[in-house]
Amino acid sequence: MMGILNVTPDSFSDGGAYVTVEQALSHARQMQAEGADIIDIGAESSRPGAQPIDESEELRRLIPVLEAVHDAVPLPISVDTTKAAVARRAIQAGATIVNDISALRGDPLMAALVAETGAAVVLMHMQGTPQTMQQAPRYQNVVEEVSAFLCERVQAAIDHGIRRRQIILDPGFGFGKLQEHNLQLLASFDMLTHLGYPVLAGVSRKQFIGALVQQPVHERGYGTAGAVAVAVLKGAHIIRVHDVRSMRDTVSVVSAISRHARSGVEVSNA
Ligand code: HH2
Repeated sequence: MMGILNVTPDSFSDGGAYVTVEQALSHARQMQAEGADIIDIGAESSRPGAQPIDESEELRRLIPVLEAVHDAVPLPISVDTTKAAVARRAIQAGATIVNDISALRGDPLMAALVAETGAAVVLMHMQGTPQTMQQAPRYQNVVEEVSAFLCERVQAAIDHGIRRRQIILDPGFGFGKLQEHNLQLLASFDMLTHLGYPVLAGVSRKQFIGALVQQPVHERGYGTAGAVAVAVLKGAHIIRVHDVRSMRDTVSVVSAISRHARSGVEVSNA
């Protein structure tokens, strides 16, 4: 369970809520108490249409919070960034996972940094960039194309000296995808978990869930639980969420059922 800590003024669901070190630390502590296994700290929003920020602004928002969380919360820290210089400072301050939504394409120095430091790395699929990605997403077969992209990025990572055991994959729900694409990816999530790497599912409160339940961001908890349940049943290893406590319970129940499925009881895709 990866708990989201956005230290941004403009994230789509919690922008502005945790901008001071005190607020951010208190939220990280709360997520730990609620059962988070990893804290994912992001200082640049990637919501559709978000304006990019420069390195100094990202560092200014991120590092004091990351240092405080590292000192006070005994959990692995992931840094949600596409910039190698930001990832380097974050690793020096205690992060051990680089969550790179550009899958090493955003900064030519990122792959070498991950190889050199041995940090784990999340390689996420995105069609386009956050500025353009929701304008006209198009696929022939979204599951095959996302799988092929992730395999290609794994090879690029390995070519740069990154070890297989450092790699985590992510289909990037909401990143250059229409409603049908997000649903197809979730329905076929097991195709991704069969690629041989841990797979992360980031569905929390996203627009495709909002469209199904007709609810604003803070009322999407039950809808998110439905998507999380499917992802876990289909083999997701890491779930990236805003609401740790309720999703912890969702994951506990689904994982227990899933273990019985593996020991012989059939679970249909209901
Ligand atoms: N989604 C968001 C941000 N980072 N990283 C990974 N690996 N997978 C995701 O699905 C993912 C991600 C978007 O959600 P959030 O952080 O809540 O919003 P924002 O980008 O507006 O800060």
